[in-house]
Order: sequence, then structure tokens, then C-alpha cells
Amino acid sequence: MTNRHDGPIDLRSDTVTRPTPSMRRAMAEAEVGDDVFREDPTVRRLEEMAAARMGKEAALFVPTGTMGNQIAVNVWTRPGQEIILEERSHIFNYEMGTMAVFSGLLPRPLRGEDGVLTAEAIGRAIRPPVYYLTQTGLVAVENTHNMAGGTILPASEAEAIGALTRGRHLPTHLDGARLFNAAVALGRVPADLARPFDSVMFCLSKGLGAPVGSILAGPAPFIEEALRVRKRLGGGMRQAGVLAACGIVALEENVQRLAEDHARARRLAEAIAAIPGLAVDLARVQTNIVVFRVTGPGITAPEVVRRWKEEGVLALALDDTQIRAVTHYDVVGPGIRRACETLGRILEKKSAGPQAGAD
Ligand code: TLP
Repeated sequence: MTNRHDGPIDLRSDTVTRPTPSMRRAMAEAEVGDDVFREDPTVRRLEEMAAARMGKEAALFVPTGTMGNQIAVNVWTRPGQEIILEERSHIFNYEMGTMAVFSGLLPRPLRGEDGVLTAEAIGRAIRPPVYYLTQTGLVAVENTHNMAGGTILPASEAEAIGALTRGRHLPTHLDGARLFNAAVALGRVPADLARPFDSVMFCLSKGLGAPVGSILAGPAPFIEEALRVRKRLGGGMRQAGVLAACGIVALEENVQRLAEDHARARRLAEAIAAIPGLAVDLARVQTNIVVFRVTGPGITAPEVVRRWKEEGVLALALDDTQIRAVTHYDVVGPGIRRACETLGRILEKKSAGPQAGAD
């Protein structure tokens, strides 16, 4: 068995997981009500549980991580302000400019080494309170950092950012889509990593394996306003308890097993590092994401991805030279071995000359 399901070994994202058998059972048995009236007991239970895990006063179940982030961005800011974020962050690159369209904000992207924004760099970018200057409205950081390769924001840096922004009376938001990966990798509880930030979003639908849903957590008045903004965005769901039930299972059963995904990502990265024509920075492989480079002449990342697909392995080409592979619940050890072997063969054929590579 290379997979928990039939079909290709799917390393495109940890979003592709399907509900586990206990999630299917929980869905069937979930007590439900109309959550727009706040009458769904399963949604409320998930929200309470999630708030406690994040060490925040309150939490809100939202359909997607993108919506959770954009609600936070909207609640914390006023139109015309700037938001400080990392250059490769999800909020800046993959949320369709919603910060501008919906909240009237300007991005202030900063480059962080390995995706890590430092308090020092943020401090330099915060605008002084001069009335004729554009004002900073929010600082948003990402942990783990997806496009930098699942890198972890060091807890000490998070604390330094919190201390800085509190001193400057600026709100902070943590895009913790994969915060549980960071917590498991560091052997910490997620609340420790969320503490320096005013609000946090995490996804139930990534490594934790739920089919749908994310959580936005923060102070009670913030979540009260977030509820209104969620409705404004069309995110008020009705008998959402069937989905929340999977989120509860995800939090109860799937957190510690993230360590297996991390071990598999490391195995994959080590195999990649040994293949001539590929390069990976092993120090950056800290959780379940492997971003590697195609260095061999005469073959591009999209071409490698195409040939890998023919061998039954799916991954994402990020550009002409970079590929992202993400480990998750549905791919098991033999699948990772197959992925390594087939990748080795593709690059070998390539270096054996154009004839061999062309078949
Ligand atoms: N990430 C997806 C893609 O959108 C890139 C993936 O496959 O990794 N924050 C971070 C850091 C994310 O990686 C993602 C999704 C989100 C937010 C948004 O979550 P969803 O997809 O639920 O809107």
C-alpha cells in the first residue's frame, strides 16, 4: 500500500486528505442546529475547544483559511492603512488581493530569511505616527511558512514581535494554517506559539485531516465582530455541525501523528538531496513541506512534475526551477519510497541523454 486510497501518490498539498473513518462516523452522528442563529451545538463545542487550544478567549469556525485571515485583516484595520507581512506569505500572494478589495489596505511586504519576519525588520517598517503618512494598521506573520518550505517561526522571535507591537499599540495576526505542525515539531503546545499574537487562524483541513474548515481565535470582542464580517462575506453556515464534528475528531485524534508526516518529509528530502540534478536545503525541511530545486541542465521543474505524474506521483511546480511536495495522512511510507525511486529514475534518464529522456 502506497496510499490510504486508490489513485496517485498525491504530494500536491496536505489539503487533499479525505475524512478518516472516525470522521465519517462523527459526521453521521453529529448533533446539529442552525449556526447562523448560533444554535449548532457541535459547532459551538468545536469553537470552545479550539479557543482553549489556542489560549484565546473565543473562536469562530470558518469555511476556509483564506476567509479566516481576511476576516481578521478586516476587523483589525481601517481602509487606507498598511499591513506588514512577509513577501512570500499566503495573505499577500494567494488571497486574490482581498485585503485591497474588501478592506482597502496596502500591503507592505518584507523579505524574511527562510520566511521568518524578524521583530527588528518589522520595527523598521512600522510607520511613525505622523498625520500625513500612511499608517501601519496590522502586522501579519505566517507559522509555518508555506512557500519558504514549512519553516518554523522561532518562539523567541514570535515573543519579540509581540513585545514590539504591543509597545507600538499595533494589532498582530498569526496565519497559523499549519500551526499544529510547528507545535508538534517544537514539542510545544500551540497556545504557546499563538500567545504573542492578538488573533490566530489555523486550518483543520490541512495536516489535521478534516475535509473542510478553519478556526479564527482571539479576544471575545474581536470574535463578536468577526461573526458579523463572516456573515458579510457569505460565510454564515447552517447545519455546519456535520463539518465541525470532523474538526473535533481532527483535534482529538490527529495532532500527534503530524510527527509521522514530518519524518516522511525528511526522508523524502534526504533522498532528493542525494539525486544529482536536484537540490534541497535540508535545514529548511522542518515540518511536512519539501520545496526543492531542479538544478540539472536541460530539464525544468514543470517537466519533472509532468514525468513524475506519469509515474503516479503528483507534486506542484512553483515556477521553472522549484517543486513543492507535501506529506500528509493519506500518503504512507511505501508511497514515499515510490516517490523517491521514481524521481531518481526521472533524473537518471535525463542525464543519460536526450534520447533516453525523451521516451
Ligand atoms: N494553502 C494552500 C494553497 O492555497 C497554496 C496549500 O496548498 O498550501 N494560509 C496558509 C499559510 C496556507 O498555506 C493556506 C492554503 C491558507 C492560508 C488558506 O487556506 P484555505 O485553502 O483553506 O483558504
